[in-house]
Amino acid sequence: MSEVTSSKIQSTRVGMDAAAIKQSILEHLVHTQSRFPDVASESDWYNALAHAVRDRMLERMMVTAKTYKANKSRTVCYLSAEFLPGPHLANNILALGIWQEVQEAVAQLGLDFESLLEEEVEPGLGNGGLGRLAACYMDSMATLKIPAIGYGIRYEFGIFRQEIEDGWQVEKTDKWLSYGNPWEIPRPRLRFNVHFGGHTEQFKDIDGILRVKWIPEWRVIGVAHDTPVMGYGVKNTNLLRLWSSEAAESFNFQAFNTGDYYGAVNEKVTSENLTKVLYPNDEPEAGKRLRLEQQYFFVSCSLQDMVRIYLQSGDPLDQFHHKYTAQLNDTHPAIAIPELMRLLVDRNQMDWDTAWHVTRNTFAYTNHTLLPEALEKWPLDLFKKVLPRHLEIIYEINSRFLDEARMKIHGLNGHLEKLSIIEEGARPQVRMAHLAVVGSYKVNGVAELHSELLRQNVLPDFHALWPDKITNVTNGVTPRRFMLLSNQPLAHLLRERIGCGWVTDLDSLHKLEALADDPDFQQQWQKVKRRNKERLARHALAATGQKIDPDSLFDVQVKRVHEYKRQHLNLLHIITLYNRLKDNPGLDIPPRTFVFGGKAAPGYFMAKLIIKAINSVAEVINRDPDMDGRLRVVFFPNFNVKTAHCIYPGADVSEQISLAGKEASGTGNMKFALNGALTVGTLDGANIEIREEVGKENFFLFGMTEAEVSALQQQGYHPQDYCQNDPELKSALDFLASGYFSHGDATLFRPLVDNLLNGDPYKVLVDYRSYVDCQARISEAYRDRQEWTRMSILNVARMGKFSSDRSIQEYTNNIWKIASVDVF
Ligand code: CRA
Repeated sequence: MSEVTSSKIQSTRVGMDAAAIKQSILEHLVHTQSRFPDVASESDWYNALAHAVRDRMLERMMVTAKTYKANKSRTVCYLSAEFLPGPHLANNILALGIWQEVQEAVAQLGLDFESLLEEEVEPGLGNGGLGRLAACYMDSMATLKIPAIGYGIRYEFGIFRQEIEDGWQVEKTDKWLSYGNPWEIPRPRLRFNVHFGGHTEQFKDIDGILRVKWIPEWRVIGVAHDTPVMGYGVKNTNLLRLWSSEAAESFNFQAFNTGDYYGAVNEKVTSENLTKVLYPNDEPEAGKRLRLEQQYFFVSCSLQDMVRIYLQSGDPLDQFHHKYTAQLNDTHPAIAIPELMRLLVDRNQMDWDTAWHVTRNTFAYTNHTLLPEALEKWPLDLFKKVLPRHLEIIYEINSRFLDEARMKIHGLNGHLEKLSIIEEGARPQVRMAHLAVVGSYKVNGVAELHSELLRQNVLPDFHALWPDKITNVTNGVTPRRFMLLSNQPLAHLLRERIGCGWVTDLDSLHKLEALADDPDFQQQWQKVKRRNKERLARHALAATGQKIDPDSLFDVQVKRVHEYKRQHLNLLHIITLYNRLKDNPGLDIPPRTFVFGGKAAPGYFMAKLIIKAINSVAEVINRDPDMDGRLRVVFFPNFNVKTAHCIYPGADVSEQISLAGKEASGTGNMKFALNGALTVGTLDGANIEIREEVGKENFFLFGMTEAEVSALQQQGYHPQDYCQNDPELKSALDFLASGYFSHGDATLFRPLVDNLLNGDPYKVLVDYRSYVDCQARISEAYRDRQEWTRMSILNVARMGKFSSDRSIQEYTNNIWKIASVDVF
């Protein structure tokens, strides 16, 4: 045992005052970056500052781990193939409570704080909502002092960077690690083998018990990289542990010796490819063998790590589920269920029933989507090639489960097929959602409507079998990043008027209600919005070259581009306004700026065409002198967490216009409303709950309900009828098809228009009239600036429910049954 105890190594280098911080920055500039101040680049200074901040986090992280270990704390393992944390620097400075001090230190060094923050390249290790939700939950778990580890994949390339060329999306590789990553601590000694392929053999162990041995064909190594996640205003600092793949051996020596140099290197290349790139969603799943390998890879490393930590306690493995609960963030990590079974049964000789009891009490599963094409299924033949032993385990789980179901639902054999984890057919498949439901103690949807539809439509047979299993936890967002950090003008105003309690107790925003009618406060509120709109305008100018006017109404839709989210409905409204203004130049409506942002999956033709259409319409409108001071359209490229910081606070109107029943929850809807935008939305996902909270008079509702959508679907939907019966709609569609927006090319947008006229899977044409009329009410409402401001204040005042702290509290109380742990 070393003489040096942790209390003795408390560093003197990590003072929290400006002078100490300045000193650290200089030391890191020289000793980490190897640069003298007079030749240091902005990036060198950024790295030096990041390291200075990191120094102040690491001790907290170690003390936290030590405390949790000493307490044998029950721990949440949040298993997620995606994490989208956003830039770390500013958030960490806030969490440490040294914002002023850092600003001072930086100013003394003659540096510009804002441009240092700009230097950071964010880790884009997620597609959108799901990955960002995981990051918000990591923030809330630390803030609520819940022992938690986030487990995921350290993709070398995150979600592609989007550029717009000639109006089209172009994907560029996201080389986020090129200049290093000061926030991660590599743990080269924390490594696990992960096996793939091969076959299985049965054998009898020394007790004569029949066991199975997996003889895999190849192996890769997973290496841990830790990123500290600090709670706000507390010492608790949890871990985000991401796995990166390494070749088991740099060279296949046999191949090398026989002169096959490239063959030998190939193995290394293949292994290291495993964590090379994040898959964009909305791509056809077929043949994505690498994706299955990624999923298994990170899950296997994570479970091996959990078992390793667990065994340090000396407790027997049959109590594993008391120490851990593992949350499956969608089905991407659902392979964890057979993997834990394998570790317990094959590796630790546990009997099946005990292992199943442990497994079934370890996992809980969150479903994030109802879209059939997004429910993961793996063809059996592929699965067998990659994970033969896991497939056997899944068969065994399935057959025991179907026996259990048969006992409960007498004689209903038809039901069994619907329940089965294996889908029969020409190419049989493993249904990952069924596996996740069977192997979990709780299943949850992410908004009330979504959870209800899960129970009624997607998993009705499971719901009949286990009526208490499917529950709801409505999503939430962290007010630290999406208000305190990204909307500082508002945070200042709030601090003056209602204090800072809302940062960790969002319900206390209620105090604003009393100020909603106060003309003085309203004026200050407007000033804040104005500043945020100016900032958005500056960024838009820099990113697009387009000037937009902060005096106009900013109407914003930022999110992944997908037909179900209906960016094209928004576009049809814009064309309609354009037509109206052209026909009637005297028309008195408030000037509007439409802002779009979002990525389309690289292989999703229709989504990419929608982006092109937005840009083409923008080009015509922005060039038309008649539209000057009346209508502007901009597409903000590369929407990500960083750009989101300046977009949400600058919005007057938030577009949440998905077809009812399609958006599981949405979280952008929450970020907008929390920053004082008014929502135009359908009764979909969390919109419903937002409207309930903010009051229906403060929400612009339009469109069909989910029940109406289903009824229409049943009865037969004929989009052309809607087009024929609505001259404005017809002319908007004709216009788009005509070539007017595409330099006379009448073929370019034909597929988009044809898609709407001959099928319209997301019923854009049905909701068009109600949407356009609703937009007219918005224009009217915007004229009365006092009333608008009042509505905006009330929206913010009533958004308390949508803090991710509330979501985590619900997971904690209703699902995980886990207690907070103080760290001193
Ligand atoms: N695409 C849903 O579509 C939801 C987030 C987070 C999504 C959103 O409505 O807000 O999850 N679903 O719960 C998903 O990723 C695999 O499914 C999303 O981000």
